[in-house]
Amino acid sequence: MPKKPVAFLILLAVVLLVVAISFFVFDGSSWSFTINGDASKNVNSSLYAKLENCERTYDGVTGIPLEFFLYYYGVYPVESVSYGGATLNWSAAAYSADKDIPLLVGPDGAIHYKGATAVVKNVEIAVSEKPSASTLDIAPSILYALNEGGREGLIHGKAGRVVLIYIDALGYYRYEDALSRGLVDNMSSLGEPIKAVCVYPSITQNNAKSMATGLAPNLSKGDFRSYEPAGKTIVDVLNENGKSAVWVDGPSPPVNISATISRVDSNGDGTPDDEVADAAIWEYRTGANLTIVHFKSTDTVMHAYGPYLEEGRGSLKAIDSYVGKILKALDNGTVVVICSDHGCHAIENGGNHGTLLPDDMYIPIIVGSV
Ligand SMILES: [Ca+2]
Ligand SMILES: [Zn+2]
Repeated sequence: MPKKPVAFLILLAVVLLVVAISFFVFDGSSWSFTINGDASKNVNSSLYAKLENCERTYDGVTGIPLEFFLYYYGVYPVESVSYGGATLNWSAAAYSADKDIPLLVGPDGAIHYKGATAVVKNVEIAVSEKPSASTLDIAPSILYALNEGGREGLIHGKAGRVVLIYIDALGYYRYEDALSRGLVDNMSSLGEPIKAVCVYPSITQNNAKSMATGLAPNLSKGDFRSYEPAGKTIVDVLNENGKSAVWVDGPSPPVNISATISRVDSNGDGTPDDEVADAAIWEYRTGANLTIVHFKSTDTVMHAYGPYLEEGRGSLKAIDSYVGKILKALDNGTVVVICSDHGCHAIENGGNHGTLLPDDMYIPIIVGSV
């Protein structure tokens, strides 16, 4: 008689163990794959949960673009992505994409791209060189130059006044192309460009906030398109410390900053950038220690025509003439920094940005003085 309850208990224990093991194996929470065979670069369900706010839906499939995981682990700029025996040229994938490259990692760890699904243990990523300078160095470098803390990075030595000229969508390759055609004589008069990277996603708000604060985007929050900076901007810091700083922009600035001067296209020539240049010169003359000026038309035209057609190049030449006008108005010893928020790449009908491609991630930073 005592044997039966024991046998029953053993059977029950075995059943519970099998149920527990099958939960562990089959409930999907145990998936993982590596990047470039590196066990420390593991994409799994807990990392997925951490980056959940980066989810997108393309063609009815919801997942997190693979690029978020690559950026998280510092594997970029991306040249190609290989998995399941096939290699995807990233530039070609971006050329045919509307927005992000729609290569998604699903919540079950499967990789989805253009209707095909693959379950893999590893993805191989070919990357190009990653420069050490980035848009995150701009804010601390300016504070350092103006003797308000920060750290020595891009600007060596101190200055009483700094002008930061932010030219939208001026990728490193786009700048080199314009330079070789003699379109950017005023910008290039300041010196050689430093090859730098921007932050991902390579979009305007995300990088404008990083430039203004020196703070990296928070991948868990996922609010890359919000206008609210994650911390104090250099403009706030300087104004609080008794120095004057302004951000001069068109009608829709990419970041919320208290001391913003906004201009519209009042002369009707199709762009507010000439009015913005004049306003920046006015602010400088009235004594701003830091004048930040943002030119947007280089981005607008690039989206419509792509970076390497006559229109895209022409928009850079126009901005270069405004840069020349600003440089002429500055006192000797003023430090000038030219930078951008992101680069750009050609797509079927124009241009875009936002990916981890070198074309989108590389920007020039030019530091000089008049
Ligand atoms: Ca105008
Ligand atoms: Zn844009």
